[in-house]
Amino acid sequence: MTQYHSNFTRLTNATAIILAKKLGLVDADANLSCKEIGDGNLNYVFHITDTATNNGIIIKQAVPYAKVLGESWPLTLKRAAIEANALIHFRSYCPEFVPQVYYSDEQLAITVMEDLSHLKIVRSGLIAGDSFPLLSQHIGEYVAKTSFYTSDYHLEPSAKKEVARQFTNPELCKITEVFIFTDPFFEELPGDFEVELTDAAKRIWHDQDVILEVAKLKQSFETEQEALLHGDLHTGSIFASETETKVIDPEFAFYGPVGFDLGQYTANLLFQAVSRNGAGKEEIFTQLDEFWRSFEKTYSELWNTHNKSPFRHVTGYLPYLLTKFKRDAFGFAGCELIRRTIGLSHVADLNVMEDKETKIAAKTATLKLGALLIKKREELDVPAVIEWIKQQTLT
Ligand code: SR1
Ligand code: MG
Repeated sequence: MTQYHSNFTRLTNATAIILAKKLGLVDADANLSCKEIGDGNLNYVFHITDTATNNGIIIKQAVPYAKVLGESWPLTLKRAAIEANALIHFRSYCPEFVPQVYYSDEQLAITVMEDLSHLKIVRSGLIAGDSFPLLSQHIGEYVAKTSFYTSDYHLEPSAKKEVARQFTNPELCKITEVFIFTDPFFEELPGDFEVELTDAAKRIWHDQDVILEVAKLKQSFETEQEALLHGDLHTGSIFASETETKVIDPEFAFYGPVGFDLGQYTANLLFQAVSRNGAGKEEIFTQLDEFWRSFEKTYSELWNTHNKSPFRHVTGYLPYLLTKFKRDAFGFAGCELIRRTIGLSHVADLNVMEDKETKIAAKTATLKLGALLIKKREELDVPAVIEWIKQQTLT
């Protein structure tokens, strides 16, 4: 075990099993196996299985630094408590889309939760060509419910401010501010991309309209407190099957602009849309369309039935808000497309493409689409984005 400070000890497979038994979450006499399965950037994830019944639990542990960056980027252990609390909060609004938390320990930075190993991480599934027919409808509902129920339209404003206080998350927000909103937009700051993308990257760095709009989006991320966000809603944060969808990993949760969650999910579908061909591309266009329809439908229903604001019946208020969410989302999606292409944290959707020329063409397209979404976010809509992608040829 590595010792970091007096109250924190890193789990091993053996101590994870001891903990599961001590908590009474598994049969004390069971024969248990444990595997560290964390493939994310920040944490360790232990999957404990009863070898006789195949029933399992997950123990997730944060360490006091970003796993992917090493001990040079210290990171608060409080993120484990934020994640556990966010899961509990989100599950109270949509239990169908959020795993159950069985136990959490702030000192050890541990969250013990429902085993989702019968589902697949959506990013890997989409790359493998799996189909998740209900995925985007579910995620649209999830974002609508979590963003409506945690907003001033549902919570009493002072209660909302108290929740926002509990979810103050400066260190994780800083990762987003640096990795998504800053580094990728300045030539002299850290980045990681193929030499063939240099001209496309320079076009972004030298486009003052892009840079100005990113500054506005970053300011919106830093200052708007519309709702409790997941904060990292990419396809690696979602487990799914043909019928079921679960959103995991809300350690970046904070009060922010609703468009940020909408934009992250949209961008991560767009990576698939750009990298696929033919019928595969069409499937992702359908997902995009269903996501936005489902979000707007669910949000509008909640607005009409559960809104406590005295302004709820004012003509034009709901359409104004939906338009704002879409505009913000497209801008944030543009930043995500660019940062995953020339920033430090890439996505497998693009990186697994085998043919180099096709990969560079796809990455060039994500950079162009990113800039377009950032600059034209007011006027674009989903059909226009789909049409733009259809016009691109990757070879
Ligand atoms: C250092 S962490 C890099 C990225 O991984 C997380 O999932 C977030 O997306 C973050 O930006
Ligand atoms: Mg994560």
